[in-house]
Amino acid sequence: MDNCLFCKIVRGEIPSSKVYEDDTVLAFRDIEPQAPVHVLLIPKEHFDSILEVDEKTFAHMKTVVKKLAVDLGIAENGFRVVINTGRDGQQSVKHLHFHILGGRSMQWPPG
Ligand code: DGP
Repeated sequence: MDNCLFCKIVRGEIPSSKVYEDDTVLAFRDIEPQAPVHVLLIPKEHFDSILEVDEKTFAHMKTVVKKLAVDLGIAENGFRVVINTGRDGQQSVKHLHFHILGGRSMQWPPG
């Protein structure tokens, strides 16, 4: 996807603060962090949203969430995973991404 922001990050055309990478996924710090730890986990292949991603890639992302939570030191106290989807979900970047948020207690529902 030529004009997709996160595809550009995958290709290295836009710099990012990378925290994890493998053949399937990339994780990097959100540019507008909403918590002390705020990492975006994306598949390298372009999927518009959770509605399009295949089960194998999604399952791998779940495995990487656990690894990141441990490595980032937020597994013990807990964290939040957010997948904004579509217009009402206020998804601004149309490339599937998990927000992984932790490092403080977060109220629910969010403001
Ligand atoms: P969402 O609203 O769920 O589509 O979240 C998109 C997130 O992407 C938002 O929290 C800000 C983040 N973001 C937007 N542009 C960039 C960028 O160029 N670099 C990084 N690291 N994050 C970005």
